[in-house]
Amino acid sequence: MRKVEIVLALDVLDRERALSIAKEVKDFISHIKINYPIVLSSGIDVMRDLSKIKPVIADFKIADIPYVSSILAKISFENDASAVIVHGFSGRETVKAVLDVARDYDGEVYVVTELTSSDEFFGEVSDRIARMALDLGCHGIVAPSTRPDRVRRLREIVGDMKIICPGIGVQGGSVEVAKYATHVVVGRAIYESKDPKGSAEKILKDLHAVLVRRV
Ligand code: BMP
Repeated sequence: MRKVEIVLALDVLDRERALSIAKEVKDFISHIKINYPIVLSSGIDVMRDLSKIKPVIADFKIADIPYVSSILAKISFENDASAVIVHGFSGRETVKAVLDVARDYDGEVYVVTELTSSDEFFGEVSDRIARMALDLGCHGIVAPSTRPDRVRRLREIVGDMKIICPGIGVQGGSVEVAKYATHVVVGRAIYESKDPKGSAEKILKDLHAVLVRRV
């Protein structure tokens, strides 16, 4: 049966806390996603340490000119990221530049289509971003679990590509996206829980229940 895996979003500020949560839930997650909060507060070395526990996705949401974007991607891979996230609205040249760097490291590139928190400027644009990601040979797209209908539509566009869906938990996203996603991103619902391991296990069970129901 198809699997849906959890990417742990570790937006905590303290290095030791990050490492301890990651170790606690490691059996229930496939990846750790880091973002600016942990790196700006505890230094980029934390990526290397976390990558010894699970593969790290560097979510710097790269959105710059191709030259600067390629530097950000290189720094991420040099610090043991297995994948980087780039904003699709930055355009084809930026995404291509990031992909070129990723190839040198055997790394992956995931492209944000539209954010969980707002669709003010998206809609048709995110369909085009998904097509571009597919055309360029990116490895996945990021799509909102807060709008499962959009994820369904984006799945039609991208075929077999990975779809990584943030928003489950505190943002109120739906586990129904398990029907279309390969991964869901969960942060606060795990790391702010009194029982991070139990919470991760429960989310995984809820996701699998959706898949079983479907069969
Ligand atoms: P939380 O589960 O605590 O809401 O965290 C969600 C994580 O997913 C954050 O790291 C955020 O940067 C990321 N994310 C998101 O919430 N929505 C998006 O559209 C794209 C994201 O990367």
